[in-house]
Amino acid sequence: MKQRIFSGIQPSGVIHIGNYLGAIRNWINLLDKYECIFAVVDYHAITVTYKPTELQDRILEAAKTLIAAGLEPEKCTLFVQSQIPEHTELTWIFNAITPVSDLERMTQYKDKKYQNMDNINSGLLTYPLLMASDILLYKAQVVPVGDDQVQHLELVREIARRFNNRFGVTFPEPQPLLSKAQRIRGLDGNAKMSKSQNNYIALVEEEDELWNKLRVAVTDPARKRRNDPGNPCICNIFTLHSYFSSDEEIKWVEKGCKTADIGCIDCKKTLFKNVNNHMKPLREKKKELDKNQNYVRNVLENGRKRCSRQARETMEEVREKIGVFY
Ligand code: AQP
Repeated sequence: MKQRIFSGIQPSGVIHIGNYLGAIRNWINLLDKYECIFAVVDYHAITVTYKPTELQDRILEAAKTLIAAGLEPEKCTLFVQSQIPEHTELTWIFNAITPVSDLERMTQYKDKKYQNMDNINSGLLTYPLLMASDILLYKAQVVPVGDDQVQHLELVREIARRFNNRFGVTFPEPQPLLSKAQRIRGLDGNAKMSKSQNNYIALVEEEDELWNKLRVAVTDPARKRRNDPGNPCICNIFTLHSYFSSDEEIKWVEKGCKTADIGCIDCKKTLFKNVNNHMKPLREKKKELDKNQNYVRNVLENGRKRCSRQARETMEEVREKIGVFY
C-alpha cells in the first residue's frame, strides 16, 4: 500500500516559478511513489481581498497550470477544495478543540496581519485549522511542504493528537516531506516571490514578457556599472541560474560576474534562454488545455467524486466520535 500525501495551492493569483521550484516540481517527483491528492484550495484564497468575478477563472487557471506542469491526472487526484463541504465542517470541529493562543503564535498569521491591515479577518487566524482539515479529512500520512509551512504542519499534528486523545484514535499524525528548494525571491531580489506581490515570473509566462521581467529584475545592488565586479552569492538572478542552467553555465556566470567579464545583461540572457526552454513545453501544454476546458473540468469533477467518498466516510466517523446526532 502506498502512503497517501496531500498538498494544495491557493488560487490567489498566477502560479509562478517560486511555487514551481518550491512545491510543484517536488509533487511531480512523488507521483509514482505515493497516492497523491492535490487541491486548488480556494477557501484559503478568500481570506485576502479579492474580486469574486475573477476567482472562478483563477481556479481553472491554477488547475490547468498544474496539469501542464506535469501533475498527470492519471497519476493523482486533483480537485477544488470548495467542492467538498466537509473541509469546512471539519474546520469548525477543529476550531472547538484548538486554543486561540496556538493560532496567534503562528508566524504566517503575524506576517499576514501586517500585510492586510485593512482586512484582518478571523480566516487569517484560523487558516491552519482549514489546512488541518484539508490534510486529515483524507487521513494523509505525508505532506510535502516548504520551510514556510513547517510550523503549520506541527500544529496540524498537534490537532490530530488532541482529537485522538479526546475522542479516540481517528487521524494519523502527518509527517512533513521537506522540499529541497529554498524560498525563491521575487524580481525585487528581496521579498519572497508571491502571487499577490506582483514580483513574480509566471510559470507559463510568454517569451516576450519573460524577457521584459528578467531584463529589469534586481541583481547585486552594489554592482552599479558594467565594469564593477559583482557578488553572485547575493544575486537573485544567480540563484535562479542554479535551478535552470547547466553546471558549466553556472561556473561561467559566477566567474564572469566576480571579475566583471560579463555584465548583468549577459547573465540574464543566458538565464532567459534556459528558463524559456524549460517553460516552452509547459506553455504549449497549457495552451492546449485552454482550448479544452471540458477536459479540465472533467478532471476536477472526477477528483471531487473520489475525494467526496473519503471525506464523507471520515466525517461520519468524526460526527459519531464527537457525539453529534446523524
Ligand atoms: N517564493 C517561493 N519559494 C518557494 N516556494 C514557494 N511557495 C510559494 N511561494 C514560494 C510554495 O508554493 C506552495 C503553494 O503556495 P500557496 O499557494 O499555498 O501559498 P503561498 O506560499 O502563500 O504562495 P504565494 O505565491 O506567496 O501566494 P500569496 O501571494 O497568495 O501568499 C507552498 O508549498 C509554498 O511553500
